Amino acid sequence: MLQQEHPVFPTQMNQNPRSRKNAIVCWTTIVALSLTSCKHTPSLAQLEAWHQEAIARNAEQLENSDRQTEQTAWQLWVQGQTKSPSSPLTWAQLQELATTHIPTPDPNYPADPNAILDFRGITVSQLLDRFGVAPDATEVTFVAFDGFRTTISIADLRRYPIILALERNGKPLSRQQGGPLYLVFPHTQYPELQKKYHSGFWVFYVTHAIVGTEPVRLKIGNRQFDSTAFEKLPRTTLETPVGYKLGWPSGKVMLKGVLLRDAIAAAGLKLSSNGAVIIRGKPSIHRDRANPVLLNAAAVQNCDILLATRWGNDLQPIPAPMGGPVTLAFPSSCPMLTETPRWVTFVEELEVVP
Ligand SMILES: Nc1nc2c(c(=O)[nH]1)N[C@H]1C(S)=C(S)[C@@H](COP(=O)(O)O)O[C@H]1N2
Ligand SMILES: [Mo]
Repeated sequence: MLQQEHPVFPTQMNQNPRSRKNAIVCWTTIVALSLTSCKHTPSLAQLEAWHQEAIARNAEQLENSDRQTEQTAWQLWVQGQTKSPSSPLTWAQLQELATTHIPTPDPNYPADPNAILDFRGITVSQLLDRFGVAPDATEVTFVAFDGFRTTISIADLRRYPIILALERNGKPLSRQQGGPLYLVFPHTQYPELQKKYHSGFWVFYVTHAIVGTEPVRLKIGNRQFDSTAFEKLPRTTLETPVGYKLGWPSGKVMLKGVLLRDAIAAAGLKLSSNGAVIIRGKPSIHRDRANPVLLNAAAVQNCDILLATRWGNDLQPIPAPMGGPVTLAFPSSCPMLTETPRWVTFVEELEVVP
C-alpha cells in the first residue's frame, strides 16, 4: 500500500549511540547510589527490582532524547510556484515563526473530541507572504512523512488562520498527536470549517508545503533532467487501474510518460542483469534507506514501468494534489514483479545499483 489511509507512526529515526552510552553510565550510577544508601545488604530480589526500575527509567529517557533529536532536526520545505528559491525552514526558524495561537477541539483526539485545545503554530498565509506565490497558483498541497497529502485553496489559507502547529497546550506535539508539525484548522472561531475541513484534512507530521505544482525535475544518476530535457525523451502511454491511494479516480486511467528503462538509458546508465533501480520520492517513506523502493533489472527490462507526467483522457499534466509532476506507474500485468509494486508519487530521483 502506498499512501496510507491510516497513519503509520514511524519508528525513531535517530538511534543516538551517545544517549545509549549515557543511559548505561546512568544505570550504573543509580545502582551504586542505591547500594551505598542502604544500611543492609539488599537482597537479590531487591537488586533485581532496582535494576528493572533503572532499565525502565533509562528506556524512557532514551525515547525522550531520541524524540527531541528528531523534532529539532525536523524541517519544513516550502516548494513549487513560489518566488524565492526553495530551502527548508529549520526547527529554530519554525519555532520563531510560531506566534499564532488557535483554540480549537482536535477531531483526531478521540479521548476528548470536544476539549478546546490551545495550538501554537505558524499561519500558512505567513509562509505564503514569506516565500511569495506565483499569480496562477491557486492551492497548496501539504505532504507528510508517511506520504499522506491534502490540498487547500490559497483563498481559504488567506481567509482563515490555518496553522502548522508545533505545540498543544504549551507542550510540543508528540508523534502520536500528529507532531512535530500538524495542520490545524480554527474550528471554534470558524464553525463553517468543521465540515469543510474535517478530520481527514488535519495532516500529521507535515514535511512539505507545495504551492501549485513544481516543474518536472528528476535526478537520474548524476544527471538532472528538467522538464525540457524530460519532454525530449520517447513517450509511452499506458491505460491501467492506478495504485495511488489518494486523489485518483478508481478504474482504468490513461497515463503518459517515459519508460523507466528509457530514462535510465537517456542518462547514460547501464543496468546489469543482477542490478536494480532505487526510486526516491519526496515523502520520507519513499526515501527510506532501510526500505527503499527497489526494482530489479528483470522488472525494469521486461515490464513497461512508467515515469508518468500526464494523465486522463486529455493527458493533462499530473498536478501536486495527485502527487505530480512525476509519478511511478506499473502496467496491471507485470509478471516480473515478485512483490506488490509500490506506486510512488512526487518522484524526484533514480539511482542505479550495480
Ligand atoms: N500524515 C497523515 N495525516 C493524516 C492521515 C494519515 O494517514 N497520515 N490520515 C488522515 C485521516 S483520513 C484522518 S480521518 C485523520 C485521522 O486518521 P486516523 O484515524 O487514521 O488516525 O488523520 C488525517 N491525517
Ligand atoms: Mo479519514
